[in-house]
Amino acid sequence: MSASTTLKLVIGDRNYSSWSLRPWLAARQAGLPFEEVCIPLRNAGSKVHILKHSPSGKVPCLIHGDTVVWDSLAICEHLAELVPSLWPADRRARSEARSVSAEMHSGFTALRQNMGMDIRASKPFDGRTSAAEADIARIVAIWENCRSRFAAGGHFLFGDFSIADAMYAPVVWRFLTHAVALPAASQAWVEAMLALPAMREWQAGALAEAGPA
Ligand SMILES: N[C@@H](CCC(=O)N[C@@H](CS)C(=O)NCC(=O)O)C(=O)O
Repeated sequence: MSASTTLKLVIGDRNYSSWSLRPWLAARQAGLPFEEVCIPLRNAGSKVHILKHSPSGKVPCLIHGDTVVWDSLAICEHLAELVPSLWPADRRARSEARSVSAEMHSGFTALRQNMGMDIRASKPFDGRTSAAEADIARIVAIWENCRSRFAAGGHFLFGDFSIADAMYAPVVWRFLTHAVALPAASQAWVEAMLALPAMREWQAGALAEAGPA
């Protein structure tokens, strides 16, 4: 399957669907054109609608010609087969980028439960349970470690933008909503992420979902 075959990405609401943001951002940053199908998640018919595209009944889901790929990390891996620079070129950096991406994909339950992505909201210090604080501390440790060991003057976790940045992108919005203070290297990474036109585009979409005030 080549990159020129049409890609269709099925996503949920931009305001809430943290899983959707990850492959959406990876595809945008990779310069891969794709058609987008957005299914609002909180409607009575959402599940039926999602199941028309995604065998898991969840978004995101990628349709690439006759290939269907679901689950955010699997979709990111598929995109990296089309654009290998989505992972760092150096093998040691690539292994670490895969590790922190997998850790995000499988962990941080307290953060998800207590500090859900809600881009439009401002909830300073809300949801900061001790388990959520432990997740925050681990995320900050990951960011500081990646930036000090692998960034090599680049703006992102592994220097150039990679899937690791995409996997942590929703945390940028969660930390803004919940006013999480960060050490310098992590704050610089957050600012680099917020400066990406694709992140701005996603945020504008989230604001527009609210409809006119
Ligand atoms: N592990 C999955 C999680 C996907 C997921 O939970 N998606 C949510 C939206 S962010 C969903 O589809 N919820 C609708 C439902 O469960 O009915 C991934 O990485 O893509």
